[in-house]
Amino acid sequence: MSDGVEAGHPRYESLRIRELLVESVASGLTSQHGLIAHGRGEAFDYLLGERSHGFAKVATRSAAAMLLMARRAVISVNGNAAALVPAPLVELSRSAGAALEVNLFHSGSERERAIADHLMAHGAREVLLPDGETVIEGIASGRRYVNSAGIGSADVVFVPLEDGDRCAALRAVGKAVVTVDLNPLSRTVRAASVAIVDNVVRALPLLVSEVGALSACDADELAREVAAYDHGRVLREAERVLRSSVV
Ligand code: PTJ
Repeated sequence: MSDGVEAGHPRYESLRIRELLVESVASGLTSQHGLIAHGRGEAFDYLLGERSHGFAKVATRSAAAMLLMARRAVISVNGNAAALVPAPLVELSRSAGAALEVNLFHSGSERERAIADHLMAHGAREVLLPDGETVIEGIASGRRYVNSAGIGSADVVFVPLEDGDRCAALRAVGKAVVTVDLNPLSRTVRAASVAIVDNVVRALPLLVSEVGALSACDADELAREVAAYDHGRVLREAERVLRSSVV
């Protein structure tokens, strides 16, 4: 790492990821606000023990089934997700047959283009951008601008690391939403159809692997996986684990 921290440092992985985000701000992928969002995520991750819990794994399996069952699944990519997990996002897109679409809270065409190029450099064949005409009603931020062939017509939208209002707006227009968010109390997690309470850095590779494991299942088997998911239970368990670490 640039500051000389070596792999044996007890917080090496956490510091490595911080540096990745700092570099991604410098290269125009991630917004400065993304650093603050990351800090909040780090705090929750620390309290959750920096590991993937059972409640996250259960949600990951149902999320994989939901993506595979979708008529049109779309992966919504923001500046933090693009910096942290570009290759797994591209892999998920390929294995789940889901389109990649850039959708930003702090919108700007230069950053949209930089994120699309970054995903292409990691193997994506196509990355959708907002088309300037299609809007999801009920969203106050730049996130309301979408692509009509992507989020605009999707039945399932995967929104890793999200801000609050969009999830509810997507649900309100009849879309299923799968999210990854370390804060089990966030509005996004509450409003989601399926919530993976985990770090995107761990959750994305697990999700790719679950999609692979379920890819041979027929529609009935996938439907059973989705039906087995109990959102209230997952949230209660995540909150219980979180609160048990706060003394
Ligand atoms: O690139 P943009 O413009 O679309 O902006 C992206 C951010 C993330 C800055 C924007 O969406 C934002 O401001 O998000 P919030 O409202 O800060 O919410 C981010 C959520 O993600 C919080 O609940 C954090 O706890 C959570 N989070 C942060 N880092 C991670 C995370 N969840 C999973 N994995 C992480 N690594």
